[in-house]
Amino acid sequence: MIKATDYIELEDHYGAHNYHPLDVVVARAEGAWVWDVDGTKYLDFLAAYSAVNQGHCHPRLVAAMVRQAGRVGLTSRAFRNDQLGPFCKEVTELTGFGRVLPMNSGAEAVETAIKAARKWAYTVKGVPDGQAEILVFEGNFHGRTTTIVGFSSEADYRAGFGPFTPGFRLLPYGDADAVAKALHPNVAAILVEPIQGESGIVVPPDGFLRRLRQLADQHRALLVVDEIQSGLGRTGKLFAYQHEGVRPDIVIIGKALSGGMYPVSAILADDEVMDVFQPGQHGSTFGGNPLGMAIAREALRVLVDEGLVERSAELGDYFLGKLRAIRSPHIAEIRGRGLWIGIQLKPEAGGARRFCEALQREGLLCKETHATVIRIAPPLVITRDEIDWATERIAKVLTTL
Ligand code: IF1
Repeated sequence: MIKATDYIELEDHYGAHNYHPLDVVVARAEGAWVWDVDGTKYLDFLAAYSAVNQGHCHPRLVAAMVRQAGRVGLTSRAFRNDQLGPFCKEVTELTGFGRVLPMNSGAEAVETAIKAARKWAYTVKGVPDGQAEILVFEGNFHGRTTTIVGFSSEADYRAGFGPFTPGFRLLPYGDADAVAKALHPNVAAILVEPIQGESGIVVPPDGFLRRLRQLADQHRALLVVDEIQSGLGRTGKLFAYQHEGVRPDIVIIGKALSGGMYPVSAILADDEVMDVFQPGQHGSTFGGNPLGMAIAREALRVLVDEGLVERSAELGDYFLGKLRAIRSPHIAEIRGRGLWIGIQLKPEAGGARRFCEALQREGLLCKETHATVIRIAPPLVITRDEIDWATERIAKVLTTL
């Protein structure tokens, strides 16, 4: 019987070393819990970076996947299939946008949004060809393609991968005045995470998105929001941008769109933007495939049927209150929205990794981000009791380490 260390050895010996994961070898998962190969169970406080909002192996998602897998998995978009049309109707009605373009990974959907914004600038706004600029923000995370890392402010994500795609301008996150100064007639779009995930669950000043909406309107630029991690209930609203009552021109979704069971991403927009794509001008082999669409349809139904958005709001407030009651010399700030919380540690706390390793020993799986933030993002199916159970252990680690 091979042990956890054997699995780790296999991965390290034969796999690329592009991650530094916690040494937990997961073998099974259900709801908010995962079990490692030794049968030890953990409460999952990462939810695969907010892809598993509906909970691991949700029976309705497994059933939808198995059912569709036995019918047809992939046709390519050379033909039509009986899942795509219903998905398009259901997701546009749920989100209030006119059209959807399905892709696979989040980065692919971000690239799709970039292409749509640029083509809209040239063909609708009248920006001279090849001169469109997109405003982005320090601390952004939008994926790992060379175009996207080209406008990352994180050296680790960029080093050694150049040359990069031109046409992006980095601005301080949360600073609407900087955006006002940077806008000019060739700006196609502002690309923003309503709350920055990788940066450490950074909530911008209240009114930031409303200002961006105003500035985008004044300068006829598109407001493009990346809701791949913040969306689909994570922050206590269907989308994080709804906390500010704005309506973007393009919304990018992924991760929980399939409940983490299959790569499904998409962009949502109205006709004026979406019509820049004419037949044959964009696509992908798996984009809109019947298996992914069947799973995504069920994932959205589960989100609504189980009231996961409302649950995230209610339990998120509850959880934030309990965490803020912890008295620990290590805590600099606790911030978040809904069931998306970041515990920012003081520099002298010695980094978040060791706290995550201590939490693992207590049966909690959290992941640090940017060395000083303990990221908390459980599946939205987590119960109040499980939150109480977790808070005890988080308090213990933060007060004894
Ligand atoms: C990794 C974190 C990293 C995202 C937002 C687009 C994408 C992501 C807001 C791209 C993906 C994942 C990628 C994964 C770890 C995780 C992540 F931000 F969630 F913490 F890396 F920074 N927009 N985020 O969060 O979606 O192409 O991955 O499907 O790369 O290690 P993707």
